[in-house]
This record gives sequence, structure tokens and C-alpha cells, in this order.
Amino acid sequence: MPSTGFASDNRIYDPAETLPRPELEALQLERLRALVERVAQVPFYRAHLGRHDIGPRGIRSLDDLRRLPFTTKADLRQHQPLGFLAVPRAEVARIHGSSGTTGRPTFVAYTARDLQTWAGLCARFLVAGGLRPEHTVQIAFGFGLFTGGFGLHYGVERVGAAVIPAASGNTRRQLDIMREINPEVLVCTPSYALTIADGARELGIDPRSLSLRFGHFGGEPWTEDMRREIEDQLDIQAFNNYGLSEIIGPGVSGECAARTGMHIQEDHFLVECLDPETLEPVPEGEPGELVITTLTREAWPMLRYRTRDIARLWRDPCPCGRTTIRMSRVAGRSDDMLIIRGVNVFPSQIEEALLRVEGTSPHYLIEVDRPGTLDRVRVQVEIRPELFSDRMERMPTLRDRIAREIHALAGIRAEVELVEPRSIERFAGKAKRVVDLRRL
Ligand code: DLL
Repeated sequence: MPSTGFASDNRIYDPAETLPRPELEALQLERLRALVERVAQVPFYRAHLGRHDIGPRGIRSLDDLRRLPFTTKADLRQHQPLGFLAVPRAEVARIHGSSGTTGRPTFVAYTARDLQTWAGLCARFLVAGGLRPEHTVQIAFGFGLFTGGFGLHYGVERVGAAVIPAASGNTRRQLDIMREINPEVLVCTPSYALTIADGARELGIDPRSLSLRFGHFGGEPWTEDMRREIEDQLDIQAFNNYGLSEIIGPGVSGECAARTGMHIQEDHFLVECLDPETLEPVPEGEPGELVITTLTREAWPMLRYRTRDIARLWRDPCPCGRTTIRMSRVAGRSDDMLIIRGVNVFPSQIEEALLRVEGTSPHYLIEVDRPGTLDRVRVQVEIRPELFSDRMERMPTLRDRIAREIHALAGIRAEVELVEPRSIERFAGKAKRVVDLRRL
């Protein structure tokens, strides 16, 4: 990933972000020992540590992390609600949850101190990506069980900037608010940022004329091409941030002004990158599943949580001065990876292919089925309004080009269907891009 200088002025919120590596690692080790002591409050972990005779004194170096058990989403589900709580119920200050695919939320808990830590972590990435106390931020994330709204809200407040808790959805209202209050910053999912741009155009407003100067986007996978789209359509700078509710919510990592990967907040999280099959570490820079251990969570400590998110890690120094490991964009999830005729495909590869072809929009739906014995992939792509009306004769060429790009990037043959602008469902939160109709 080439560094192209800083996208905004380079500021660091917390000196902990620049700790020399030996100091950082000493702090991690101390916190890991304290964590092993704390997780003994959780029956699931107590049983494991007892069986393997591991106590805080058995943790001599950070490599001893590998002696600790993994935790999976299935473990969390099995011990719902709040089976992983490590403090007395009276000390719980907040409960969030993630809806997941089953519809039943899995809950996670925070103490008052966890909430303080969380606000500080969000403040770090917000400042890294340009937020200053004089700014106003429109948050178009859900405020509810989802961690996006509240997490970013308290992060913005911690920085000392003004928050508009607009919440998600109702694009027209988002635009009204934006035009009356003129925020410089937008916070939402990347797909919703594009919906806002579309919504503006529908109202006859040039989205580039809005007051926005930059945006902090996260909560779902997106590509570098999608960043360019968002930046171009809204005339802003777009920063990526990553997190998950099981760990804390947003605030696990985020981009700095150099935008060459997201800095992992390593004084609070130990992150491993493992082969999802063998669970052995992958060589540095190779894609693997992120496995996260929370070093400071009080109410909800997690040992080696298997995120299912596939990304790459690298350690080389960043020009911004932070000393932390950086992670790449999330390429997909090991559990939503599609296997099509034996080829592993991530929806993000298809998105990348689409966006390479001029005339397409980043709104698409991938449908997989198996009419006979072979998988069939159909990709519906919205094309841009200016192409749809008067250039119908160019459609077959466009379709072929998209299919060729998909083949080149993802290694599969897909049927491409060009559809009218705005015919694919929009989501105010995370976009749904895949429908798998196969009975596997
Ligand atoms: O989405 C937390 C969050 C909110 C992060 C707002 C950033 C901004 P969950 O609902 O538990 O929590 O979903 C977590 O979303 O495991 C990833 O698969 C995906 N995800 C989150 N951020 C990114 C990102 C929140 N920047 C799951 N890029 C994670 C790609 C992301 N995927």
C-alpha cells in the first residue's frame, strides 16, 4: 500500500499510541497476567485454565498467549445471556448486543471504567483521522444495542467536538439536518455514505456542495475503490475504522493521516493473525483470521476471540509516529466467504471488480444458487443514471467487461445483470450484499 503523505494534519491523541515497542510489550505482558487472573471469574475460562494448570504466574512472555484457549461466537451463544460476565452484576454500567444472522442478539457488558476506556479508544482514531474540538460530527449510526452509535458518540464528546446524534436511516432528514447545521464530519457505514450522496442528488442537491469535509466509516467491509467513490461523490476524505461488539465495539483499530492500514490499539488488544484452518500464525503480511484478546476489559474480558475477519497485519514503522501494528482492510469473513465451484470468493473481490468498470455504481447484489449440480453466480449491478437512459446499445459490452473483471479478480464466471439506478435495496446500517440460495 503506497504512502501518499498525510491526508490531514498528523496529530496523536494519546501518548500511549507512540510507546516504544519494548515498553509497549512490557505493558502488554503485565496486562495479560492481570487478565488471566481476572478471567478466572468466568466459569468457561476457569475450567480451561484449571485443566491446563495455567495461572497468572505461568504467563512469562507474550508467547504464552498461545497456551490460552480460543473463544468463539458459538461459545458466547452457548453462555448467553451474560455468561462471560467477569464482574458482579451490580458493576455493570451498560449492555450492548450484536444481532448477527440468527436474529437473537448476543449481549456484551461494560463497567463504568470500560465505557471510559472505550470513549478514549474512539477519540484516538477520530483524532488520528482529523477530528478537532472545533468540529461538528453527524452520527448516522444506530443508537441502540448496536455499538456504533454510542461508541462514536462518546468518542466525539471525549475529543471535545460537537455531536449530532442523528441516528441511522431517514436519508431526507439526514440531509435536512446537514444543510441546517453544516457539520464537517460524517460518521456511518460506508454504504450509507453513498446512500446519502444519492439522496442528495435526488433532491437536486450536489452532494459535493454539502458542508462535509471528512468522514469516519466502519462497521462493514469496503474497498479502496469504494473509498474513492465516497471521496469523489461527497468531496471529503474518508477514514476507515474497525471493531466488533464482542471485543468492545468501534475502537479496536483505525486509520491515521497516512492511511496505510488501521493502527491496532495494542495497549488494549493483543491481535494475532492465524490460518483459520490450522490456527497457526500466518507469515507477516499474509491474510489470516484476526484473533483478539482484550487486555483491559473489566466486565467482558475475551481470551483469543476468533473474529472470523480476514485481514493482514504489518509491523513496519508508520510515518505518523505511532508504534502500533497496522491491519489491512478486512477482506471478508471466513464465515461469509463463498465457495463457488471450489473457488474461495469474498464479496469484496466482486465489489472491486465492479468498481473497476466505468459506468457501474457500488450498489450490487450477489446471488448464488445451484440449479443442477453446478454453482451459478448472478451479480446484479446498478448502473449510473447517465448511462441507463440513452446508451442501451452499450449494455452488452458493459456486461461483458464486468464479467471479465470478476473473472480476473475473483476467478469465477458470473452472469451479470445490469439493473436500473436505485433498484437494489438500500440499508441504513450494514449493507446486505449476498443471497446464497444453495442448500449446502
Ligand atoms: O460493527 C462495530 C463497529 C461499529 C465498528 C461502527 C466500526 C464502526 P458488530 O456489529 O459486532 O460491531 O460487527 C462487527 O463488522 O467482525 C467485521 O466483520 C465488520 N466490520 C466492522 N468494522 C469494519 C471495517 C461493529 N472497518 C463486524 N471493515 C466485524 C470491514 C468491518 N469490516
